[in-house]
Amino acid sequence: MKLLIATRNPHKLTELAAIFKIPGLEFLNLSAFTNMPEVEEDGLTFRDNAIKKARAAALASGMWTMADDSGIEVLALGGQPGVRSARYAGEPVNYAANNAKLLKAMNGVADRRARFSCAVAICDPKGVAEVAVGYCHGTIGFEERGSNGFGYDPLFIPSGFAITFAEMSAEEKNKTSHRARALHLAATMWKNIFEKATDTPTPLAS
Ligand code: ITT
Repeated sequence: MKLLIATRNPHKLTELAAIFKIPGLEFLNLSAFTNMPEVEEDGLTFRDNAIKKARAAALASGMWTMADDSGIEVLALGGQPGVRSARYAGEPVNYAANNAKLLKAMNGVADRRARFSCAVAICDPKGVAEVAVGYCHGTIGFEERGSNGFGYDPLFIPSGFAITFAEMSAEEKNKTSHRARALHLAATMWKNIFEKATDTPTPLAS
């Protein structure tokens, strides 16, 4: 069975493929298609945006599709950057500018609590979607540390660790991240969807 992964972010694609491993499941990515619509990520929640991305790609491709919408929410900033995480410092997306803006916003702020959130939507070829959400709690550091991962990883220290996501190996990050948590739930969701889809009803006695 084939599953289209609807992301244009190569870092996410690598993490998704490393975590969402299901025997017999083959991934396709958006580069296999030329007719994919641009999706405006204007939802108020990660969940809404994940559904929007998965549905647009599922309807355009006619395939089962998975999409991720994710970002970082900082308590002292009222949940910002939140759903605006990718474009926090404006267009085009620039990780260094986003991190600089976040550090500036946190200048002098003692309460550094934050969480990463990830919503993973799985959508059938007709546009019916289910969503799983995962979180990873932690704090915002005082400077960027590490060069692994992407986005806000150099600033995020997950609870129970003294190092940032960007100082962890991919394997370590994938054990504890918001994306890993959402994908483990999504794997159960997928199993249930798949079992339902392949369930042959017992013929009624005539
Ligand atoms: P797609 O929409 O094509 O999947 P994107 O990068 O635009 O790719 P989002 O709209 O979901 O994805 O934005 C996610 C942003 O949140 C991303 O640009 C990072 O800044 C941040 N982010 C999400 N997950 C992250 C992670 O694991 N590590 C660091 N930053 C992350």
